[in-house]
Amino acid sequence: MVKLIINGKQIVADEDMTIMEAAKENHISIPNLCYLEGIHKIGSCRICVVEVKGAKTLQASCMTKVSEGMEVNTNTERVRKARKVLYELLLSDHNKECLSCKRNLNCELQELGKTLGVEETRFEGTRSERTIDASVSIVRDMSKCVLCRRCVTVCNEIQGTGVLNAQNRGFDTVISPAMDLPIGTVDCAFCGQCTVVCPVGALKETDAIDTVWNALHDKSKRVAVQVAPAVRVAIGEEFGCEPGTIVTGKLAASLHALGFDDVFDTNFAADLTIMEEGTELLIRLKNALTGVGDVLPMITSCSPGWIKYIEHQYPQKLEHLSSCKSPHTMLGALIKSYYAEKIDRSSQDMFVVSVMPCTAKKFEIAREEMKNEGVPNVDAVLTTRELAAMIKEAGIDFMSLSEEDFDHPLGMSTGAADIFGLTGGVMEAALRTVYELVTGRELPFDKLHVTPIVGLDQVKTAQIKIENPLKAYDYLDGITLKVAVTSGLNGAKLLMEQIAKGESPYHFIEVMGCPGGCITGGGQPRSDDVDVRSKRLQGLYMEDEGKVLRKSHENPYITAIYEEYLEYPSSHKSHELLHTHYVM
Ligand code: HC1
Ligand code: SF4
Repeated sequence: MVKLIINGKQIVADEDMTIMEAAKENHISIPNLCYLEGIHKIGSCRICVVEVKGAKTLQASCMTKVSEGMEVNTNTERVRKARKVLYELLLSDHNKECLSCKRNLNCELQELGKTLGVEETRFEGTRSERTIDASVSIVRDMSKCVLCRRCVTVCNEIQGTGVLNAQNRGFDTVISPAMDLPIGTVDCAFCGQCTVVCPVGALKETDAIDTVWNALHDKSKRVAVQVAPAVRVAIGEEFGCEPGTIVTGKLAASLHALGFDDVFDTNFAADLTIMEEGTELLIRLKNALTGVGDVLPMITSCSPGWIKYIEHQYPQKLEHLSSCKSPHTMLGALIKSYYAEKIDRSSQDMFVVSVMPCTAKKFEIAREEMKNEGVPNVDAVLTTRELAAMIKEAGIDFMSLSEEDFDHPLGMSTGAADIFGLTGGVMEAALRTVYELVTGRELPFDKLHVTPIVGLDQVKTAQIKIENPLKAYDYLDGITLKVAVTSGLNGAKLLMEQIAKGESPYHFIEVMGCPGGCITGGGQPRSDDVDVRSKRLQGLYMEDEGKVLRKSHENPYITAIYEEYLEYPSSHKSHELLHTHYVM
């Protein structure tokens, strides 16, 4: 620990802290732009400069460590003038079409200008001319980029994809893929993590709002919507709630109020996924253990950012992926077949919208693998942020809505489906069902939570011994099932390297493309709460624990759809509609 003085007040701080961190801990806020708590220490914007006694120049407080006896001033005339000049220089090369910018009133640059008290922009220099680079998931508008490099940090250090970097030098510096190639043509996973940290309107999701309004206004269409698990613990933040607040009932009500004909729940299909993926795991295990041979470990396939990553980085390992489509494309396929038949409409009449925490889902729905007879399973994906924008545009007072249920028959789900939205959740949901089907007994963990795979660690593992299985599963007797869970593409890389070297000890692996799982997907509300991930995680566990039915195989609507339509898990019909194959 060291003693230092900030703004005349003596404080004690850990010697590894920066001035910015020590000040924050003592309730002194230092303005900043490029800083990312816990991650980013580049010091590119210099807005956080402070005076340190004895130093000739102003120091970037996010980069300068505290030391014994240090005297710091965060608010002198010199500091305030310097910050304003730095800010005005940023504005001199910034596209200031603020009123028509998606980030208007939700822009960290605007907010900073207010904090610094900037009322004029004195410098109008040469402006760098930048064109817009739009892909199916992500749009880059570099005329708005302030070169803070937050996106570079998450893309390289958190996701390990290395797509975005600073190219060129000085005034010509631009943040882009190598050789300024369009983002849709490089190894971008479309995870959207860069869009979450961008402080301005330079990186954002590709807009689907107009497409969805058009569908809602088209009388010839029957428009069904579905909502991903992670949306229900995050969208409330857009309306003033604490992160992790469960707003499922209001969410369903807002979708009815927007005019969707059917308001279904992706969670129903998450339960269905467990039936299909659990069965696939048992088939693969049987083949592997009885000498027929099969590919293990099996890896989950519901995260499209992860699918894109494995296709780019490990194309020779695609046979490890489960053949299951992701839950929302499974549900889209059922809406356009099973449900359309029930209400006597053709699949072409149906328009399916998915509300997702994810930007990569916009890419996923355009894939050939997610079509049946040339018809896409899902027609449009809105991010959580986009749905909130539509609710506001429609003048719906979200917080005053009474709670409503999702519609049947594709709206009921168990607690197992809720936890799909957090890291470890798909695995836990699968184990709840597979263990019970195999042994006839409930999974032996307190509250059904597989403790070793709960939490936000990058890689988590668990071992579960199968003893005295039911007769049909004799081949599993005495087997210790080994599983691993990871989230974020850097974690995926660790587990894939083991597989590539033939050293993976696991039977089943869950990979989610974003750190923490879908709760922190690239389409979720931006938050400055450092505990946002754990709060949303707790929210989903609470939603799960609050349900009477917490295992996918207990969902009565799942039993009914197999009886009425799909026959049994992994049937011919299921394969036709709910499974796919990824090939090199
Ligand atoms: Fe996800 Fe999934 S959990 S991928 O994270 O398998 O996006 O929430 O909808 O499809 O169910 C995302 C979340 C989501 C799918 C499900
Ligand atoms: Fe990098 Fe993900 Fe952004 Fe692509 S979407 S540039 S992989 S952070």
